[in-house]
Amino acid sequence: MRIVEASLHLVRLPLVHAFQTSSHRKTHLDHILVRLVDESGAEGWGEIASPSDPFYCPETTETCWHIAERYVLPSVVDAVWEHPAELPRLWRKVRGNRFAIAGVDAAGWALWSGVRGVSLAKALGGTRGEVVAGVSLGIEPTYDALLEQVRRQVDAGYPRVKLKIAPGWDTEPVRLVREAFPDLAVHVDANGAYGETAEELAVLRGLDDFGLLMIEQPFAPRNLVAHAALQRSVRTPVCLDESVDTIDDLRTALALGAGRVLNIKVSRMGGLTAAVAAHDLAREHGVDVWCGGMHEFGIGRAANVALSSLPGFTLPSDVSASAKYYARDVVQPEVVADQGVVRVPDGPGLGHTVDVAFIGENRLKETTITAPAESPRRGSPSAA
Ligand code: OSB
Ligand code: MG
Repeated sequence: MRIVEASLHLVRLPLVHAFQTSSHRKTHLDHILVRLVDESGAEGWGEIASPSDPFYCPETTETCWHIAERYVLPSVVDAVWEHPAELPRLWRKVRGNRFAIAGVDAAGWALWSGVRGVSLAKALGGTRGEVVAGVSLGIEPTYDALLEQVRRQVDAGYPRVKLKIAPGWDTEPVRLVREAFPDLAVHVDANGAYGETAEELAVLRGLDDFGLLMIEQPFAPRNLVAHAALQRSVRTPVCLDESVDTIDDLRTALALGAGRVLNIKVSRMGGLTAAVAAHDLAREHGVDVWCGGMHEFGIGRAANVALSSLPGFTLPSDVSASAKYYARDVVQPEVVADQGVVRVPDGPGLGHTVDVAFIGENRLKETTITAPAESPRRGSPSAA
């Protein structure tokens, strides 16, 4: 396979409900959609779902644009390859910048599976025809507003709710949700907002009383030691998100016992090949995994659904329906959930049609790189 054209499309969509985490509040999102085209004219789409600000991880929409345009796309355009697992070798010299890489990697997988006539899920090794979705709820202005959001999602049939927490918005909202929904699977995500003061550790340990599914990323990303210490002192599984960007991070986390659950994000791991490798390693070590989200548009969301169909994804994933986030999505049909269950498409590639006209209407900018007409590079890596 040889990619003859690659383009980036910066697209802005408004969120139907503003979302606040421990670090930022969002009313709309700007994601970069990646389109790869091969010699036959077939195309594959991927999504760079970076937040616009460097508060979740060091990347931003602008750094992603720069890295993808300057390094990642030039490394794949004109290269010859047989299988998408070969793609990471093309950009192997690029350090970090996993979000920028992930969208290109996923576009390669979508292209390849589409050309082969198999579903992306099958291509990745998926074994499930449906995946269970949970919803992630932001910090709300009031406890009543939070309870109303939980009620709405429970009524829609979602079997698991994740609550964003931060110092000052933790024990009380969790207690209230638990009181109102005694049997609901609830988990909390701190996005690294806690330190190791006696007070903050007491709050985190206190959460053990609420029968939570997990406590996600309480401490800063590199502070694996604190996660390991907390996991030794609570029954609730500790889950890592921001701490695991690479397989090496995962190996370190496993060696330290820094958590019993792993959130695998296609974006954070730098693509689908890396996400599958993380799944395989976690599974070997008996660590439960689920697929995290970055409020993806339909392209990234479809990739998340496909990934979630792998056998180690034993916990509900953040792959709720498009309608939870966007009034209209960039794919047709949009991603839908029925009582919290999302069907895994069995059509070729992503299994959704990309709505190019709608992308055009909401595009802020675009750039295209094309290969020279002749002389492919025969698989040799570019200068990047
Ligand atoms: O930590 O999982 C996270 C959104 C933005 C930044 C970080 C996170 C999230 C989510 C969204 O929780 C999950 C979703 O896509 O529904
Ligand atoms: Mg998280």
